Amino acid sequence: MTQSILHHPYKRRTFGAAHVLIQSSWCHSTVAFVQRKSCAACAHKNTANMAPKIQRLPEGERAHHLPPLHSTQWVVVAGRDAIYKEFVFKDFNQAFGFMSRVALQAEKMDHHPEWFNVYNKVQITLSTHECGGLSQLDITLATFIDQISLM
Ligand code: HBI
Repeated sequence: MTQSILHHPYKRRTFGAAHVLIQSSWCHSTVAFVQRKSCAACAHKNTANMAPKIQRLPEGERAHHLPPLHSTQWVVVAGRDAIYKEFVFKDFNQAFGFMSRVALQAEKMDHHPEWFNVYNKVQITLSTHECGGLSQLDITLATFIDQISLM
């Protein structure tokens, strides 16, 4: 039995190009697709329609992408494959505006920062939980964060 996206409880979520794949999927759960996991509802491992598993950055890619981020004060966290940076703004309003812009981008990317805010300070750690270390998603998000922090 095929299941139309129109009858799906998560139909109001959109996933860009992924949406097309989901429409022809036999799996109950679009969430399973987005989370790159098997479907909890039908226990069907939907490998054909699952996004490829995100990989840790290979050594050559790290050597290419990390130096530019070090030059903007991102540091590699001691004892963990993650990067960290502290941002200081004029006041809470500026800090929270920045966080809102990061949050919208994080949702778009389905990739979320670990962060801590007090008044005008925002401390951000980026790492990819799925692969247990730095991936291209962290590089992309860090680069975006740097750009909007200067706006
Ligand atoms: N954010 N930093 C980070 N790392 C992840 O692996 C991750 C995420 N946000 C959402 C996400 N994974 C989803 O794919 C689900 O696993 C929740």
